[in-house]
Amino acid sequence: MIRIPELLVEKLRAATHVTVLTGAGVSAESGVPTFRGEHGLWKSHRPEDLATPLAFRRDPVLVQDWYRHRRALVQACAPNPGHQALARLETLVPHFTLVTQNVDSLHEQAGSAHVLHLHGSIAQSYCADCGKDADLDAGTSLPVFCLACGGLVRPGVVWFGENLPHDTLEQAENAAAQADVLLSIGTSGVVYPAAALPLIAREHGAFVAEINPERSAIAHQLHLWIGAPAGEALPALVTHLEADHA
Ligand code: BV8
Repeated sequence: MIRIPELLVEKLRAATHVTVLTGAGVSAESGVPTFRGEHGLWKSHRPEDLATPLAFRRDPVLVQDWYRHRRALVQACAPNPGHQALARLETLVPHFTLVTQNVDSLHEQAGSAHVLHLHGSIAQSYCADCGKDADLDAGTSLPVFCLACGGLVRPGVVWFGENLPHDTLEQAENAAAQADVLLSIGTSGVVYPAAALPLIAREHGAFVAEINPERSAIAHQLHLWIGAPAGEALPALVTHLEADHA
């Protein structure tokens, strides 16, 4: 089992509020491709060509097809030990907030009770014109149109250039500011405002650690980097804390 620095275990033992920020790396061991790794989703297409309102208007078939493909991928995946460890961690600390950039529901499937989705959910879809719920997976021919108004159906995710859900972001920023410990797990730390959350926590006096096989773009601004996969580091970390409660 991987060795977790005693400093982090001590900080978590003493913490009243723990906030966790996750990115695509937490779902990688479930088989969900990340965005920027060597096998990443952005390898074959630039984000600007797929994850912006302009891209959608320019080529709705490409974008709808890409999200239908990703939805099928995500639906076939199950939570991994990293997701499960986070659900256990939630029961071990007085106040726990889980914030994710991920658009899958693997945290919920693993038992995490209250997940803040900064970038929406790939399982949801709605009409880009009238806003009504609409099924992106309806039928076989693309583009898929809204049955109510004939508008184009889009995924329920936040694209580049779009605002994050206001209340969700506000809750996440508050949880970062109030945290005694913030864990930034499986994110490259390049997308804002999500990547600012660990920095907000640090500025408010929290101990901030990163769990990622590679150092992220914000690693140099954090207190500790654990160079390991989430599916190994998180179970080891939680096992230490559960021993306290044994
Ligand atoms: C906003 C869609 C206000 C959903 C995504 C110019 C114009 C407009 C905006 C901007 C601009 N310039 C900058 C901005 C801000 C922009 C931004 O940050 N751009 C960056 C790229 C420069 N942000 C926005 O636009 C946001 N909105 O700011 O609104 C506004 C409004 C108008 C004008 C200006 C501002 C919206 C951001 C959301 C964008 N949507 N995707 C979808 O299709 O999924 S972003 C995409 O990246 C995903 O959503 C993902 O959540 C996000 C972050 O990626 P990561 O999760 O970090 O994944 P990544 O692959 O990068 O890294 C994985 C990591 O895991 C790696 O480090 C790897 O080492 C690690 N790993 C791998 N295996 C493991 C592991 N770790 C642990 N264990 C393992 N086993």
